[in-house]
Amino acid sequence: MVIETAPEVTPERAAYYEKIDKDNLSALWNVFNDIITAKPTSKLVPHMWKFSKLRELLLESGPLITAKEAERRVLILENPGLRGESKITTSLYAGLQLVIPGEVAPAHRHMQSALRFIMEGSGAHTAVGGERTYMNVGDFVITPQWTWHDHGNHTDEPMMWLDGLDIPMLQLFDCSFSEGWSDDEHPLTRPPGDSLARYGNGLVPVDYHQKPLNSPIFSYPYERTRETLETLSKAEAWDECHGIKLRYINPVTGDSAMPTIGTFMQLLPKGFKTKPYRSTDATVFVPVEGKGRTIVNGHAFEWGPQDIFVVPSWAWITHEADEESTLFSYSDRPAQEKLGFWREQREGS
Ligand code: 1HN
Repeated sequence: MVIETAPEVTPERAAYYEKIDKDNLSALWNVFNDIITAKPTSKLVPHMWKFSKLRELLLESGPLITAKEAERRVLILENPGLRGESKITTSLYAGLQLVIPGEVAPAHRHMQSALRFIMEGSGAHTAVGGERTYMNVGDFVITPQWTWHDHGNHTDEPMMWLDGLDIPMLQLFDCSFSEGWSDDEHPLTRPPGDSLARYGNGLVPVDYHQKPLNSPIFSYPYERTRETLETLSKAEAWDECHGIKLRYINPVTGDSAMPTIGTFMQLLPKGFKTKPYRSTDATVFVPVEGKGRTIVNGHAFEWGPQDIFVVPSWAWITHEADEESTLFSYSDRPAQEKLGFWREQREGS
């Protein structure tokens, strides 16, 4: 039997609770149904940030503080149900970062892993573990845990990207470490494009036997991802809940590109309406191309390119594409899968 409401508080019981409280104890039977819920019940709420507004507010911070003074010039996307916690979901962080022409965001490293999803600009770089990657809109770039990284913009346009980090997971396990490098930029040890050439073409160096937790590829250019979706769309094998949805992988192991964060790109053809679907991984979506809406528990979010919206765990969603659309998304799915937590449901199943 599952207790549905806490047992009645008699005067004897109240006295007992007061007594045990002094010894830092409490009675499980008073909180059981709050902590062992029948289904996910976080304070997370569905929400959308329109890019036009985010962009305007982020650009306003440019003259206000340098990237160097700020360490990183970022606006945190706080879930309205979790204000003040620096979280977009209960397990993930999201922020929009600006690097203006001529700036360097100084080198540091930390145990938190980061993904960058490029929103605006072309040709600024991030350096990860001694290799520079030049960034373009729609590219997905990884900064694995404990790798030295800095960003620089030698173009004449501001560069903006979405940062997705596993910060709340490290808070949960209390295992955060970080340190700064002595200079703004960490020394470069390999030419740009080295990791993509080495590991991203269906080849690996012959004596490479590592099974890295993070993908050895730092950058997944949008051009390649888009081309893959385009080719697959010709087979017209549309999934009724996802359209065509691909996950970014570590090519050496076939696992997700990052151990804690799963990243995905999907294509919805013009006029496509998905069937209701839900899963336990609260998900952040970023449309790249197209226009449409996503209905989350009955509430419609009208989106266009670079808008950002978040869907809570176990909320029913459907997507409707008015134009051919591509949607990037990220969630904690690989972490949940490794721990045996992850569930999904298609309507009617
Ligand atoms: C970080 O290192 C970056 O390197 C961005 O760009 C956002 C948020 C919290 C902690 C570290 C970056 C971050 C961050």
